[in-house]
Amino acid sequence: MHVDVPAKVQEIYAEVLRRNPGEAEFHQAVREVLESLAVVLGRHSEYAEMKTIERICEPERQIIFRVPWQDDHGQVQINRGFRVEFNSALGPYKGGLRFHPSVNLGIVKFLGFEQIFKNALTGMPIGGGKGGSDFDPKNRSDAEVMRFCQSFMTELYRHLGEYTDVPAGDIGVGAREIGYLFGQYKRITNRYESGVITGKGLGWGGALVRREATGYGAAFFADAMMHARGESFEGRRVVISGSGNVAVYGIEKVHELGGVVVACSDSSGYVVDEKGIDLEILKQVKETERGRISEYADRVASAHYISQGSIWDVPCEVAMPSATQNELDGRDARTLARNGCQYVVEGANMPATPDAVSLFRASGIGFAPGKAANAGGVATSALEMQQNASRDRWSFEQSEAKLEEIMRGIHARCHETAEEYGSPGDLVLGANVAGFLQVAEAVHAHGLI
Ligand code: NDP
Ligand code: 2IT
Repeated sequence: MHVDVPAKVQEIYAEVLRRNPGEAEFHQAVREVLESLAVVLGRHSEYAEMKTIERICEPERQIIFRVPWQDDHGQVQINRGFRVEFNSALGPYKGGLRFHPSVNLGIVKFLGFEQIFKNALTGMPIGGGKGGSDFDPKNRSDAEVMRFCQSFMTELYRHLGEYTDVPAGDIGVGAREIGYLFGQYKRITNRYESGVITGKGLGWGGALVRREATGYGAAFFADAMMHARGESFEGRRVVISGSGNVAVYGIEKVHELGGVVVACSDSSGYVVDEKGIDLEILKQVKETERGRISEYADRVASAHYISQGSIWDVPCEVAMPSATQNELDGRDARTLARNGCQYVVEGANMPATPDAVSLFRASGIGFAPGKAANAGGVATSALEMQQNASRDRWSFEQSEAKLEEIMRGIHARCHETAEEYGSPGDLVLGANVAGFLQVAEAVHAHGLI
């Protein structure tokens, strides 16, 4: 079959737009992958014939449900719950849950779509899915968060299972929420099914290094990129946005690798600390007290807090956006380039806008897309599942060594695929093509389903 590749890619994208109106983030994520796949269709006409890309763009199942709960004042609250089971070609659906007021179907679909390729890149047997709710855990008591999680799981449990769909955390879902969700699943099903959720507490089936995994993994990935250019983190100025799970452990590992993180943020503003972020104080403010990043500057003499403008105005050699989607735009990208930034590594999912990514790729700045650079979290979730299945428990050192090996392996695979497909150094193309090929082969092998 002869395939007019550019026309085919345009046609697939037009159909995704038509079938999924108003889902801007999903469109953005699909477009970015499709742009890389023209080179694949050129070599694999069977994927055009069998509509493999079109099938991967359509979730296998989408669940939307009402989540009613009562707040501490006895008021009834109603939120919306989502789980998009996107693709199970490589294993049970796997991906986090996000609790944030901005959550809608388009955001869950963008995250689920990215997750398919990310999970493929880990080399672990996990399919792609994502879920969440427009519930805002901020300023809610533990009791309110518990009641919400119990109501959420009372509907979701019927769709989960260690061989079916295995959620974990994401924005707004950490150890506390995973505990309440797991507790309710166990209660309803009368099964202690450890492998049904990851990110569990260490005393009840959780795995060492899962908490640290995404941030550590992104730092290992950045280190691998630098090594490929004969460089290292040693003495480099680094800016990491966010101050949640990914950012905190990204900072920890960058400091261990010899870099100095001089700024981090939350959704209200950012702090600059020329001495390097003091991690003990940051953890005290953000993890123990669930406080705001401004409180860091209240406690550290060398730090100051800025509530306006962009964290990307702070000059750095390495930028690691680790908060949320589209947090780094074209203007920010120009500022970073002007200030001599050499590497941009996405700790978050899709934090750089398309024009920012174009600028990085065109200007020779080393750019790592999230689906490769932040895969350490989900890879370590798969290690947690592996430990649960074998009722085993690995040491911190063993788990971290495995994580590092996986991240360096993903970098090598993206790097080699980019070369093989005629775009040396382009890790966006490398990640999309390597991830897609692995999924497509399995989809194809399973027949028309
Ligand atoms: P957390 O909830 O722990 O932290 C999120 C951080 O990002 C907070 O500092 C938060 O600030 C900030 N943030 C969230 N939403 C916004 C927004 N709309 N505008 C500005 N800042 C915002 O989440 P994680 O650290 O787990 O997740 C961060 C990113 O990493 C997300 O993109 C997530 O999808 C991705 N990721 C997470 C993985 C994981 O294992 N946790 C794995 C792979 C990717 P504030 O407190 O003010 O809201
Ligand atoms: O975006 C992600 O990869 C995650 N939030 C982690 C998913 C997981 O299942 O560990």
